[in-house]
Amino acid sequence: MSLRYPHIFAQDRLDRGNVILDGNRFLLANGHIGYRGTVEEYGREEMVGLIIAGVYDQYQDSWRENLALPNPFLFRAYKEGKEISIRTEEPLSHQVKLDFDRGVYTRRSSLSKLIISSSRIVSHDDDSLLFTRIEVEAKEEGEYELVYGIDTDINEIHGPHFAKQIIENAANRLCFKGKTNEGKILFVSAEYRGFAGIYQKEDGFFHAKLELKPHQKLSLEIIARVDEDALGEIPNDRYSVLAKASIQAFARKWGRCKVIIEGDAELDYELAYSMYHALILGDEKRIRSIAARGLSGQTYKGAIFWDTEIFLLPFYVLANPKIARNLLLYRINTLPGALAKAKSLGYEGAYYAWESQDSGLEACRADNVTDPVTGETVVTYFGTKQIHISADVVYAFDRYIEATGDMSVLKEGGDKVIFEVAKFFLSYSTVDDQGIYHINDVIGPDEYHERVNDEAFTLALARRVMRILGKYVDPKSLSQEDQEIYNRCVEAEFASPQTRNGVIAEFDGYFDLEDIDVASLKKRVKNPQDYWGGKHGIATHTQVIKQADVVSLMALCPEDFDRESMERNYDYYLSRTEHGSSLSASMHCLLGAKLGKEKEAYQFLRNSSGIDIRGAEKLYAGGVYIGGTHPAANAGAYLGLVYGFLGLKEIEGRVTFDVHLPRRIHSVKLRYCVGKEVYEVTCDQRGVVKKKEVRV
Ligand code: IFM
Repeated sequence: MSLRYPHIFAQDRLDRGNVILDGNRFLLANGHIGYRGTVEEYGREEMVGLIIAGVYDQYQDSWRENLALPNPFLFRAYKEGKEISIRTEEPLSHQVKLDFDRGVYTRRSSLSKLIISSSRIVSHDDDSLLFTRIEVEAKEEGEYELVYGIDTDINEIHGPHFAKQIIENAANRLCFKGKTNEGKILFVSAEYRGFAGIYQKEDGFFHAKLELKPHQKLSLEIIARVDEDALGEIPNDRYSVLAKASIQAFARKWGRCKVIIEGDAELDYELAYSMYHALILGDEKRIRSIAARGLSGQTYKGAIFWDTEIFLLPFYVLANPKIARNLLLYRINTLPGALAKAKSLGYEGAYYAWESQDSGLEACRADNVTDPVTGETVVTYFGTKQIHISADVVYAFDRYIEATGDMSVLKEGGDKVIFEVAKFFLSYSTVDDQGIYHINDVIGPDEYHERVNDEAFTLALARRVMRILGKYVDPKSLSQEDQEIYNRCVEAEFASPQTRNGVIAEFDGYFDLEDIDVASLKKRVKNPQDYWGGKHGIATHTQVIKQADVVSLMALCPEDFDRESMERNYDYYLSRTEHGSSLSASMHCLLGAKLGKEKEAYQFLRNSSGIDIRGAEKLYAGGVYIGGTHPAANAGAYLGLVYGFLGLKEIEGRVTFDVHLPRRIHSVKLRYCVGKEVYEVTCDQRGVVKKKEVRV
């Protein structure tokens, strides 16, 4: 693997051991559909994937998950009945590239009898389109058979999701029509231009038999589209025309948020790659949110977690506020699901799903984790006890409104979300004899310690929810009964977590647990896929935590803490944090940068920005596949640089900077949006040296 400048991620040899990982690394997406970075001849085994956002299905009793669609880009070449492919032979040379400035995937493989090259785009201009241009060059004279079409033998984790499927052909077109188990209709249609292949009903593919001479080249253009409910038109335009439109549209997206780092080429490159993986997930047109593994597959059921509100939303507030707004509207639309969840558990108000899908009902199940050896269920309580999710949603509304000044989200239903969440926290709390509100039996961001009492992060966020309620919701707009609830909410006094020498206990009794550092605890691991938390996990009875918890709280709400407190807590939790979640590093970067811990913060920034390039994250958690891209960490790297080292702050629609750049960085040029305007600011070691408005 090599890093190329400017902004091309390239691989110069075939790495058979990392096919699944490379599918993530070379991913193309446009917020609506994603296509994994796999070569044309690959299939189900190699996890080829065309993923659509926001459509879910449940097969029998298995996990309800997002949909993977049939692959319109299957292409295989044969000579004398033998496949000529990287599947069947060692290529003489093999190169794959992702140009992430332009959103273009290319591959070139020199095989024994053929060279196969291709270029592929998931359109940023028309988000239902994806297209490719495949070229073959013969090395030997003779008859070649080229087979291409829509591959319906797809990889699904909890499928099959298409109860009924039909492939139809007309001249050089194919159309897949599928009806999911839940009754949704999806289409994948494609036009194949280049070879006059004959459609064979038995296998559903076009077959072209061609006499080729050495060096003779042939090309095939495939223009495909994905539709829900009704079939759309495939454009007549050629690949080059569609490619140009997509590249221009993608350039406009980049034009609003580009970051150029001088003096640190590696960080400049990694951050651009990270931002690419966040930028390809936003949908400007639809009210949808972003799944924890984006459009890279079906991991985590394609569900939306707090990752969106806490990590991706602040990124989009600056990169494209319209998308940030859509993320909030999604939570408004899914409020009924949150109300239903609270009710089903015996609470009032809105308890958002820990894993949220289209309706907002809880998709997280108690059998979320399995023992890697026995395959037995390790029961977790994420779905019923990780209540901070509701507060995270409210925190995001506040953050968006502070940054953009756009109060209209409140009228659209944001005020109701805030009120219902506040009501939920009130009903979840227990009031002691002194009238203090305690929040018991919860899980904080550190998921290893389940069902704990007075968890610091949750308490502080609950307190903040009540403040936000007082800030935005006019009690006069409420009914008499709700006004009483409102008053109890804004007056509620929440417990303060225990402290020791200025260190905040993550939860009640935390300091009584075995005090051991992460490296020593690691020695107790029996199986690398073991789950460290839950009832029998190795971290459960220790102070080792999965990810930033108190540190996240301080990174997200710095105005609530003094510097000394932040320093003590940062130092204490550092050696006790496993960073078992990809979300952990950026929170440490944010707080570390604020505290002037330049070296550590920089390293955390690199841990976050390099996450998908390195591909070293866990692929399994307690026996469950959790691979894919890491959008929250990708956005988190941006947050680390922009909110951490550049000290960006948003107050009432105004942006200020307090720059403290690591010495190795000479300057940072940053584009960001404030409403419809786009600004470009240049910062160096002295601070902000230039600011101008730009046209995109
Ligand atoms: O939301 C996270 C959680 O904090 C840790 N486990 C994975 C989830 C999805 O990224």
